Amino acid sequence: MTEVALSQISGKLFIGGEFVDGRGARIDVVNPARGEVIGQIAATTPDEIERAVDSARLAFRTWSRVPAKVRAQALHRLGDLIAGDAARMAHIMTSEQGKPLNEAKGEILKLAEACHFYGEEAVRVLGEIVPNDQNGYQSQVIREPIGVVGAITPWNYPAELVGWKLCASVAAGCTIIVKPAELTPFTALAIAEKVKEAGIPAGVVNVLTGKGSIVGQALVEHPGVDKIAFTGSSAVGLHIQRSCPSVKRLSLELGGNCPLVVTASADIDAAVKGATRRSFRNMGQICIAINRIYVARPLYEAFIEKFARAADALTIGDGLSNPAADIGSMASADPLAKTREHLADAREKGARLLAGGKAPEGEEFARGFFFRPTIVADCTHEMKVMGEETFGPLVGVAPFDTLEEAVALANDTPYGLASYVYARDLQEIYQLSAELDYGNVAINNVDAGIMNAPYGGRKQSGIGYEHGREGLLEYFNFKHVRLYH
Ligand code: TAP
Repeated sequence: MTEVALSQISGKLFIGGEFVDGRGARIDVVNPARGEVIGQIAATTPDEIERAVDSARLAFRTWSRVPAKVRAQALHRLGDLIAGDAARMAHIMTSEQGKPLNEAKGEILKLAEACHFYGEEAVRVLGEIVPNDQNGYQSQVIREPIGVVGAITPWNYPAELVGWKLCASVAAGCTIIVKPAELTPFTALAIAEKVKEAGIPAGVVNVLTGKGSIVGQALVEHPGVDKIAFTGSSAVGLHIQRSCPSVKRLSLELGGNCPLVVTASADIDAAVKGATRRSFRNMGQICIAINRIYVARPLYEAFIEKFARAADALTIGDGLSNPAADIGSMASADPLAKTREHLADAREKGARLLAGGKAPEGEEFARGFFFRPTIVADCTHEMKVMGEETFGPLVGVAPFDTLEEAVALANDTPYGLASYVYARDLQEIYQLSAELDYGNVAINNVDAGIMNAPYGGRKQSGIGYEHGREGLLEYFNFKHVRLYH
């Protein structure tokens, strides 16, 4: 199934509503679980970048004036088409990213949900008449689409991270050029197939493949691109912010180093279940993964024992062929190397290894980037696992004595994306939700992001929002019209 699907998009770019053969050098795309080349992408050339920008600029002239209802209908059609093809699209994603098929399918269905959400929101972008300072005047605040958006995305959620930007852009009346991660380009091209099928006009959505440092950077520097919507590491986000040659709208969804606080009043089994899911899902390659856990001392030993058992019980497998797999391969050698490095650092500095710590054994794992879910206890903030984003299946645990200490430890990071709490005491819940310095706080659950609420980070975790009405407003300029009558 995948070979057929990939042969149609391998080496293609999506420009001006057409799949065209890229003229640049070919770059292999590899199934990380098997070490097999599954296809190739074309490194977009400067000429092709110009064509994509021209086509997006031309399309913006009409798309920005199309009635919101028509844009909404297009998004609903796109959502239906994506949901209807979820199994095939999931297959493509698992082939290039490594996560289990059912998880990939869940991501595709969430992308379809995002299409419908933004379809509904598209018709609710209202202006305002605001109070004025003198008689005879009226002040209108109007929202106008920004223009051409350059979207640059990472490999860990190849559908949703492209889709959120694409849907918001289409809903707002912007046009978009997507540069997906080099590791996971085919999911983005498969989305482009659905865009074409949905009848979204030529040039409204374009997809260019190739290296971030060349193709992504060209979009950042291009005067014809009005906004950059970036998700990725804080280092590249900061580089983008610094390297914009002219003032440009930016939204940056960056790295995380997310804490979980388990207080003395917590339901320990619920906390273990939440910690297991949010630390190891997608092999920990999630910006909102739980990286470090602080447990009230009376619960500490019981928590780490149960947590280690739960981690050991997870089934690892080839995402394509093992339907029982809870977790698959990591997406490439780099995050695996970083996981090993952070683990070695923690052990050298005295952490206790409770689970994992090595690759699983067996023929199924011989060629992929597999690693066992790994827990280290008795961690301190001198260890990289507690201070940096690992982006792998490694989590550090430490005890605390007072809630003030837990808050101080949890906030002791340059990041501010998501934080988690398990507690039953209402006083503790209110105090922690007020004092945790994060864009998202999930209490007695680990699902920080829902479509209806703004999702974004503080400090080095970024600027701007996705999801919710706030996410859509990132794609508009406000215009104040002051009328005298
Ligand atoms: P990055 O290395 O930052 O890459 C992200 C994207 O930027 C890729 O498409 C990459 O292209 C491109 N890029 C690289 N250099 C560039 C440059 N000079 N100019 C323009 N674009 C450039 O991140 P990653 O390793 O793919 O993803 C992991 C990171 O993403 C983690 O830090 C994670 O926390 C973060 N993340 C954040 C969120 C949210 S919502 N905050 C969600 C998911 C992931 P290539 O692939 O070709 O290098």
